[in-house]
Amino acid sequence: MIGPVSIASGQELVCQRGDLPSGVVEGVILACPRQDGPSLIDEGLEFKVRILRPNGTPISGIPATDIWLRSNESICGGRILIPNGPTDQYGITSFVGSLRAGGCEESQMYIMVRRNGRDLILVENPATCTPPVRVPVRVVSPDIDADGDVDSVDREKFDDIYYSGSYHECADYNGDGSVDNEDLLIFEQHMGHVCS
Ligand SMILES: [Ca+2]
Ligand SMILES: [Ca+2]
Repeated sequence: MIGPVSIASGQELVCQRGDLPSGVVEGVILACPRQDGPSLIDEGLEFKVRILRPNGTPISGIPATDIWLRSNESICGGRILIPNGPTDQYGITSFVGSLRAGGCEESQMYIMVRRNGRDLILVENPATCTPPVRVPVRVVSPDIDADGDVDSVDREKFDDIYYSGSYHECADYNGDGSVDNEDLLIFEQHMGHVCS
């Protein structure tokens, strides 16, 4: 399911060791291609990431622009969110902002790190390059078909769910367990938005 993962061969790593050093809060967050949905910190879903060498020592000073969230639904260039600063002396940085994303990812997001010109996926075990460090937050988006815009096609898909009378988590934008007028209003707030 995770595209960039492959098995390390010889001394050449294709993944980066890391983990989530503090307790995580599971949750769902609204994301728009324009990146104008609620922020992780607004929703109480901010989380820290720690980046380590294969031997477990921290890597400090990795620029924020070299760390990003990604999912299999790669829209808007594939960078959903970067952290709020470089890694500190403990190799730790925080994700707090709004997400630039579409679709409805059941497989959730993973974390990418650029090191020495290569894009590496963050994993728990660098010897096997698996499993990817699991991001505890799942995305729902008014860009339901994950093509980088919120347009009439998405509206049709939303309406299909809305008028079906049955629950679908991909259109439950406020995460309250039902698809109703509040979700419709949220959808309409993002109608016409494209990748920022
Ligand atoms: Ca769309
Ligand atoms: Ca709802």
